Amino acid sequence: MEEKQKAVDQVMLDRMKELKVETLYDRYQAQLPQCGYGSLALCCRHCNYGPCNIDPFGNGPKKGVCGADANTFAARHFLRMSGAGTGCHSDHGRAVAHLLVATARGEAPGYRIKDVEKLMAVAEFFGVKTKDRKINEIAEEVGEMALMEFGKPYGTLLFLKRAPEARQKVWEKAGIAPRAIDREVCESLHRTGMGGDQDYRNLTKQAMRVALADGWGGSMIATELQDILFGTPKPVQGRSNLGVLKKDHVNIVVHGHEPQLAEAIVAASNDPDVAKASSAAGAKGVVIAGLCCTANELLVRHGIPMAGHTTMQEAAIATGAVELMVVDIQCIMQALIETAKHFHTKFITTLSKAKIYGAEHVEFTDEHALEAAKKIIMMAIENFKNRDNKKVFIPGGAEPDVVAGFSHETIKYMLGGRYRASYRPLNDNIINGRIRGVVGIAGCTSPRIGAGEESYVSLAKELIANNILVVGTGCAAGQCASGGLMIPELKDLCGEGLREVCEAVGMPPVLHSGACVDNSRILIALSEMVKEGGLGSDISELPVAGVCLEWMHEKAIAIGQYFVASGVYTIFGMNSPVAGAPDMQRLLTKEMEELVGARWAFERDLKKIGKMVMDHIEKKRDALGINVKKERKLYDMAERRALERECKPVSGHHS
Ligand code: NFS
Ligand code: SF4
Repeated sequence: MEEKQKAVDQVMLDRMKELKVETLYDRYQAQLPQCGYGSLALCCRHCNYGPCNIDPFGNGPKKGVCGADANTFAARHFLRMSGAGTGCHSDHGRAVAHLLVATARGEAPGYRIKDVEKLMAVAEFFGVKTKDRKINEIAEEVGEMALMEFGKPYGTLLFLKRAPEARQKVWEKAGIAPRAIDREVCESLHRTGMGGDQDYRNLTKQAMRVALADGWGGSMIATELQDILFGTPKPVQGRSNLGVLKKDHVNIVVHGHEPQLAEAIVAASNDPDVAKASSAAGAKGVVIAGLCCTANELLVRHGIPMAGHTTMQEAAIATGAVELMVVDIQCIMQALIETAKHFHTKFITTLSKAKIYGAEHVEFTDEHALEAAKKIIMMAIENFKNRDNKKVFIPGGAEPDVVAGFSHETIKYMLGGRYRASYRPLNDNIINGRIRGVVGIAGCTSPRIGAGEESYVSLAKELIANNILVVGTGCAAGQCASGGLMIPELKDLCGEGLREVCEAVGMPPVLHSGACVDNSRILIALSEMVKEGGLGSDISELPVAGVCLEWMHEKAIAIGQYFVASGVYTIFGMNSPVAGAPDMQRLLTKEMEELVGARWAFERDLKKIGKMVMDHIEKKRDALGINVKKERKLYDMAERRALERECKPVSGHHS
C-alpha cells in the first residue's frame, strides 16, 4: 500500500515535469541556498533603521541599530509567529461564532444546528442558561459569548477551566493565563515593535500566553462551534488520495480551512438541479473532494473524500480532471493560479479577506452561502466540456479506505462503551502497559522533505509497533490517511498490547482527529485523561508527546508553543526557528520545563524522533511508577491492592 502511495506523489511530480508545470519543489530548489540570517532568526526588519543582521560567527555586528541582540531578534520573531498562527486559527474561530449567531437568528438559511448535545455542553461551560429556553436562543447566546472571548476587557478565557486544576495553577503562577484572544494577538504585535519588550524570556512568556489563547481559545471555539453547526465527528469510512477524483465526473476540489464554505458546497451539490445539469453536460455526477484542513474537516464529519495534504495541492490540478478549485483562506499557494492555466481548471476565491490576483472571485457570505455554493458548482459543470481528455491523468489504484472521525467524545465512547463513555479503559491500558503512551502527530508537509518520503507514515508505523497510540490532525493526518494507516486492519503492524486494545475496541491504531484547529480536541482528551485518575495530576505527567515533522506555517509554531505550555513535550523536525540565538534556543528546549513542565525539541534527523518520543514516554512512565517490571517485587500490600483495583475494569470490560 505504501509503495503505491509513494508512487502517487512521485508519479505526479514526474507528470508535472513532463508537462512543464512548475511545482513547489522547483521553486524551493530555486530558493537554495536560503538566506542564512533568516534561517537562523538573525534578521530584523521591524523598523526602518534596519533591516539589521547579526553575524552568527561573531565577526560582524552583534547588535541591530537599536542595540537589540540575537536573543531579542529570535524571541520577537518567535512571538510574532506564535501571534500570527493564533490569529489565523482564531479569526477562523470568530467566523464560526458569527455563523452560529446568524444561524440561530435565522439569518443564515443554508445552515442549521446539528449537534444539540454539544451546544448544551458548551452552554454549560459558558454559563449560559439552558432550562426552558429554545435551542436557537441558547445557540445565539453561546455564539455571542464566544465572540466576547475575543475582546472582553477583563478576565481570562473561559475554556481554560477545562484544563486540570494543576495546569491552571501553573498558568496563573507563570502569569500566562490568556486574556481576550484579540488582546493577546494585539499585545504580541505591540511588544515586538522597535523599542518594545526586549527580554527574550519575557517575550517567550507572551508567546506562551498568545499560543494558549489559540489552543484553549480560538481553535477550541472553532472546533466546538463547528461541531454544533456541522456535527461532532464520529467514525466514518472515507477515501483519500488523488484517486478520489473520477474521470467521468465533474470534479470540484475545495481547498482551505473554514468548513462553512465546504459544508455549503456539499449541501448545494445535493440540489436536484445539480444532478440534472451534470448529466446534461455528459458527466456521471459531481465529485467534491477536499484539500488540506478543509479535507480533514469534511472527512472526519462526513467521510467526504480527501484529495490530499498541502504539498499535493498543485498535483490535484495537474490531474487535468479538476473542473474547478474553490478556496477560502490559509495554506493556499499563489502558484495555483499558474498551475491552473496549464489546464482547464477554474480557480475561485470566496472571501473578501483572501483574494488572489488572477482568480475569479465569488463572494461567499453566511446569508447567501447556498446560492454562492450553487453558482460555483454550476460554473464547474459548465467547465466540464472544456476538459482536455488527453491531459487527464489520475494516478489510479491508490485510494486507501480510511476510518476517520475520532473526536475526543468518540474516543471516550469507543473505549468506554455505550453505557459508560469514559477514559478509564485508556488510562487502565496505559497503566497496565498494553499501551505505552499516546502521541499526537500534527502539522504540515514540506518540500524540504523529498516527495514520497512519507515521514509521518514512517513515524506512525514505528510508534504503533511499539504500542504507542497515535492521534493525527492536519496534513500529518492527511499523509497517514493517504498512506493507508487509518484502517482497523492496520492492527497487524501494532505491538501486541496495542493490537489487543484496538481489536477489543475496533479502532485503528492511528486515529484521525481532524484539522489543525482540532488539536484542541487533543488538549481536552489529555485533560480528561488526567481527571480520570491514575496518571498524575497534570498533563505534564502523562506519558504523551506531540510531534510535527515538516512544519511550515506560523500556525504550527503556535500549536507547538501551546502544546508545550499545556505540559506536552513537543518535537519539531527539521530546523529550529530560533537556531541563531543560543540562549533563546536553550530557553525553549530546556528552561521552559522549569516553568511549565514541558519543553521543545528540534531534530533535523527525522529518523531519531521515534526514539526520542519513546524515551520520553518511558521516562514519564517511570516517574508515574507504572513501569512495574515483573522481577521488581518491592511493592507493599497497600500499593498492590491499589494497583489491582485500578487494573480491574480492563479485564472486566474488554477481554
Ligand atoms: Ni495546519 Fe491546515 Fe496543512 Fe500545515 Fe496548512 S493545511 S491548519 S498549517 S499545511 S497542517
Ligand atoms: Fe534593526 Fe532594531 Fe529596527 Fe530591528 S528594531 S530593524 S534590530 S533597529
